[in-house]
Amino acid sequence: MSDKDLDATARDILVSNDRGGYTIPTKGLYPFQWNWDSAFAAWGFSTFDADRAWTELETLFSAQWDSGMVPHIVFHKEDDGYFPGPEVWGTGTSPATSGISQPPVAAILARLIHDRVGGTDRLRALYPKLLAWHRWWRECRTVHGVACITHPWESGRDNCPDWDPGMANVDGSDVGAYQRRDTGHVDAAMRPGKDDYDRYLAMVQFGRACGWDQATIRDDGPFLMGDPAISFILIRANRDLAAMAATLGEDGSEPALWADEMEAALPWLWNADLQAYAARDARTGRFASNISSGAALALLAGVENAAMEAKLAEMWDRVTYGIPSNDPAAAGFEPRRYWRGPTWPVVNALIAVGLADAGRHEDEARLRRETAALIRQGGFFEYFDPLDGTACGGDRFTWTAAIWLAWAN
Ligand code: 9YW
Repeated sequence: MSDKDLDATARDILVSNDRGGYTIPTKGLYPFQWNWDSAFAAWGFSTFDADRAWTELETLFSAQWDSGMVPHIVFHKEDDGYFPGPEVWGTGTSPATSGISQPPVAAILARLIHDRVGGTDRLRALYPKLLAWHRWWRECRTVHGVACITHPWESGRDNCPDWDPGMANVDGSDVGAYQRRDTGHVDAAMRPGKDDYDRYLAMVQFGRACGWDQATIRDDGPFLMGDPAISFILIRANRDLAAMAATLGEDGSEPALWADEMEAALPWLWNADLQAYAARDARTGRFASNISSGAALALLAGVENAAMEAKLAEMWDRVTYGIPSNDPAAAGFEPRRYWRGPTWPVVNALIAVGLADAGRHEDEARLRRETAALIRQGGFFEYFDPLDGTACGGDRFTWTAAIWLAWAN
């Protein structure tokens, strides 16, 4: 397929995954609106339909909770193709949503969309909502000064080895019987295991039992881990908010301060053994023992560290395509199992935004070339084997199509 044909296919994927104001990640496997997927979808739409790009973000924020949280899934319409659905989450919200959040990339992408297509009025209306969400991260998810997650799904990097220390302390033995749907859509060998799902459900059941009281979940829940990726994303997103504030004539000193404070707290995530930032259990202090793409997102935040750069360069050289979600030299590396090794075009795109800003144009071009090669060879799949480029997971995936249009081609 020529690049022109790929452009047309990518646009067709976005349009056909559109369910009326929001885009599903892919038909079958993920039939609702997912938080960070939508932000990437908006970026993709901005290459050919500016109005639709802003609408995507507006629909996502229409499900924002009064607390400021923007949930990780919005169940706009019923669909029994996904588990756990709204009846399992039991948040009681309208529209029905999950009870946790997802990486706050919306401000970063809203700014890039505004740079590309304008739409200052739409941005102005979104700004206070973005600010409220970031404040929620600060009040409900910041411990030891860094962004923490209360469920691996909140990280967007579900079964990454980053979460193994926290998962080890979650008891999933008593969750009762349930029927997964994901393994009916894609190869089970590429998905998280049953032990993972038992624990994921135990965390959902805890949240539900406390009425989704976010302070209780943070302070007493079964899982709380410092996430380098979300910390870096939030630092960047708060600086983007401050920049937007300047454009809009608002006072951006608050998000600017939040970014500085979180950057100052980053030493808590520094794993001296690894010589890299790493996920860390906020309750036990235990570090994850692997370098992941979460560390590489330091580049998005403009956080520089020569020792870690050297480690990241070694990790990148161990694969052929893109930044792997887990280091191939680590014991638990699995090149096709979701976040335990594969490379994800969306994460590569975020890293590339940071590389471009830092003037590292050769590295940025290499990452783009490698990501584009995966899509040219394998199509618009969810993620890819970083060693041989095998396309994995769901096909006709919204965020891969969006990344192709907005960045990779
Ligand atoms: C799940 C939709 C989502 C992404 C996440 C990814 C996966 C949901 O799919 O999580 O049920 O496992 O890990 O990042 O937003 O594409």
